[in-house]
Amino acid sequence: MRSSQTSVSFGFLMLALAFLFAPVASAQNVPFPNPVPGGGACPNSFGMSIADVTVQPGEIFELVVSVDNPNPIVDFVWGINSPSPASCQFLATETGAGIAAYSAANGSLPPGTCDLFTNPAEVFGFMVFVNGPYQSSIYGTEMFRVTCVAGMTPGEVALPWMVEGNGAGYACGEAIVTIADPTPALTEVMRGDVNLDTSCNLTDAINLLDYLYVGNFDTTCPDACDVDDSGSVNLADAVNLLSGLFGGGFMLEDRCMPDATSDPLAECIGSPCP
Ligand SMILES: [Ca+2]
Ligand SMILES: [Ca+2]
Repeated sequence: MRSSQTSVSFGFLMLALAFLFAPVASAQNVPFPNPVPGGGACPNSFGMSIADVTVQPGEIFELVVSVDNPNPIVDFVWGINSPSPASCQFLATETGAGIAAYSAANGSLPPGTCDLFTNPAEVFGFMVFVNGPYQSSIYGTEMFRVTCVAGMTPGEVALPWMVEGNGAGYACGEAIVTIADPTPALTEVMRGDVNLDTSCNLTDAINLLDYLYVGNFDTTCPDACDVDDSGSVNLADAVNLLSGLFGGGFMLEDRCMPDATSDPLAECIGSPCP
């Protein structure tokens, strides 16, 4: 029976060396090394996955690297690239719950053969399980957590990753980071609360008529004056406001609501609504 150490593959060592010397020159747009001998098509058979995430511009977030493999894992090398660190940059990498459980059960991971390296454009790691193979069914599937920071420009970033393990298994894939386009929350207004004091009453009707016909009252919230949500402020709003206040049949909402209607009125400034 081979020991776990003697089963460390030649391919693993070559790939590890390739990783070791490649990332220094990888400030941007790192070409990802194809782990398959001869550069053939890379399968996705190792059970490795990195879930896609949606984040806000500038958000610091984590990518969780999982390996769900029914077979004992003796050694592996893995890596993930960011083709555009301005869009998604790696900050730090730490072992996840699965490897932490393995370490607790088998002793610490040996430095030099079980290491993680992080730079803004690339993360890579080597693992050799000298005290016994790693089995995700025993120790858990969560291998690593990669802390990243998203860029400020909304869009999708594809982060290619790969793993080579046990000298014979390969997997490649992409983690998609979607940087959301933040849409501003709609300002809430109380239609009819012309003077923005959080209630609708006769004073608002007087202020609205003043605004329309006298000019002593001004408004920073046209939507509050647009009582009937018609998209314009005119006498009908004053009439409807009085009707709503004094039982004339107009249904005055009398509560804060977002202005979901597209209209040419200027954005409300100073609304007391939340
Ligand atoms: Ca009012
Ligand atoms: Ca109106």
